[in-house]
Amino acid sequence: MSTSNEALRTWIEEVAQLTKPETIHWCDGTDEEYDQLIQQMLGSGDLLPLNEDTYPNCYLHRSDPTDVARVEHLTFVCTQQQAAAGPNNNWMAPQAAHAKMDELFAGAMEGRTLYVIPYCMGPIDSPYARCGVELTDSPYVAANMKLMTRMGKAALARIEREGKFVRGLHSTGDLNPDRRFVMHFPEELLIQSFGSGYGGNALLGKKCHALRIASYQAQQEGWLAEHMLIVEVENPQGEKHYLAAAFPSACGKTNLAMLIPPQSHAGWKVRTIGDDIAWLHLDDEGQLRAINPESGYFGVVPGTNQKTNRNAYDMIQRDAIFTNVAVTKNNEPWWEDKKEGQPDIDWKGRSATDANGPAAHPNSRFTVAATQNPCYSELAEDPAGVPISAIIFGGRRRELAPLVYEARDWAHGVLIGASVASETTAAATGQVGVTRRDPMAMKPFCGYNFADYWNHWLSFSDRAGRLPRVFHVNWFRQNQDGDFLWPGFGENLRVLRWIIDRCEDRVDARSTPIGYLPQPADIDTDGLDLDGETLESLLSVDRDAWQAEMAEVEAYFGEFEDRVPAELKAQRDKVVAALADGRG
Ligand code: GTP
Ligand code: SPV
Ligand code: MN
Repeated sequence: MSTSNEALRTWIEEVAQLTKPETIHWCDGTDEEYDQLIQQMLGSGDLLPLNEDTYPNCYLHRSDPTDVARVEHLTFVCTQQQAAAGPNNNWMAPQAAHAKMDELFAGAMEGRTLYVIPYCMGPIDSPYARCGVELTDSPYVAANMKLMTRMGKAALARIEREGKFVRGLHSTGDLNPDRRFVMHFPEELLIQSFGSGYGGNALLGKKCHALRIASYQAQQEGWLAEHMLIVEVENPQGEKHYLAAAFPSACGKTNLAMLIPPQSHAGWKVRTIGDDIAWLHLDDEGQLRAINPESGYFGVVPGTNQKTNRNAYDMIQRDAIFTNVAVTKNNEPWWEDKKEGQPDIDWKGRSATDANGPAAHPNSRFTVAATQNPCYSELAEDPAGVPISAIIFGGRRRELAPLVYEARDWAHGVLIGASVASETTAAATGQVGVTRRDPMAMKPFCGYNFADYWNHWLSFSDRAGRLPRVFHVNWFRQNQDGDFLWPGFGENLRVLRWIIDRCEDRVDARSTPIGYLPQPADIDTDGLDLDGETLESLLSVDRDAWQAEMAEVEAYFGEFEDRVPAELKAQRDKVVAALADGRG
């Protein structure tokens, strides 16, 4: 295979001259090619077979133990002006970054195969979709890209038709954490990643392209690239709503996107459009529409069981790649809270009985094609995307944030999004459980200055017809003993119902200083083991705590100095004033 696109040809030649691969393989995206990649990795030990009877075509990849998560401290946005990247990003001057990366990539693929991976983010015929090409020396990346993106011939044909694509160069290098960098050059539509084989650092179509580079393009072109799930909720009367929700990494997007209605909610149907990334565009009528740029899931394994997420549990019983899980004596994959079997060998390949700590890595992941999801929506293939009724922000907050509340209007919604904070998780290297600001769940993923990004969000009120309503949820409130106050998972549908009823103006709300909260009676708790007092506390606003919170938000905005939009500050001042005089 080759290409008629000269820019692509020249770039591949330059990369080959620099990295010196033994051979070049053009990925065509066929199932046969996927099988060959798997066989080759079984031969090299990159993959281990799992129980072929109970987990057909499932494989285990054990990564280097130092390479198990995104590395935010080694991720850079390299714009000409540092201010363009903003205090929310690590920055390096493009020239310096290029020099550093050229040195790392020199000869890096000697004796290895260079895979050329043309991919399309979004339905191949969608005007909202965008293409890229990843060059990598990792067959694991090639196989994962086949599951996660529309990869191969059709994508290449679109690239040749359009001429424009994002370039991504990746090598696993020697996995030395001191020689590991994930560099973005938004002005060149270029990504260079060295020294990691882990998902977000190596599958360049995902966070690097579909969020960091795409968010930069989206600002210039008037759309949004967001860390959001997209879910369809249909009530027993057949009324459908599409919701987009932004929660930080490992805070429940995959779970909400494939929610199974509880028994108390017979007749309700939930279908997944996407579980991690949404691209949002205004259509000709001024309606916000969303596509999922991905075609597969790279999901958190621990915690997945028949009760919490039956759909995910079922879809990873076949044709899946597991990364860093444990295995049982039967050679089945095992993880914490699987509620089935016992671990024999831990994620590092040691006896599980000797290990202290979890047997599966807390950030162990599955990769599967989206079509394996029992509640996959065909609308994920619709080039026009789906119309969004509500945008939901959320985070992992032991305290403070109520179960659900609604913004007064779009601009207040932007403040709520910009103020999101959440406890850190194992999805990124570093301390877990530390509360940090994670605006719109995009702290690790916004490819430009957050102040400009908030401004861009605000600009939609002038350009849209009817904008979605904006909400904030928190499934993670805990009591003194560390137990969750809200049952979560399937029961979250009860909160989605209130959100949809608000969108349809079918239910009143209580006005508070932070926004509209449900009357406790309007959250259906039938059949739940949840007393009135707990529900009250889930739906309360602690004025002192919120005053402290808003002071923190002010300090955070201060990092962005004069660039913070005046409208955002005005929205914050309104909440502060309402808290001060107890007004609703
Ligand atoms: P990324 O793929 O990292 O972007 O994460 P995600 O937002 O898709 O998170 P995911 O749905 O995989 O959930 C991460 C963890 O949160 C899992 O261990 C889940 O079991 C847990 N979780 C998800 N939803 C809920 C919930 O409603 N309540 C509680 N208590 N835990 C939840
Ligand atoms: C996340 O960390 O938000 C993920 C996994 O979805 S990764 O692909 O590594 O970014
Ligand atoms: Mn994510």
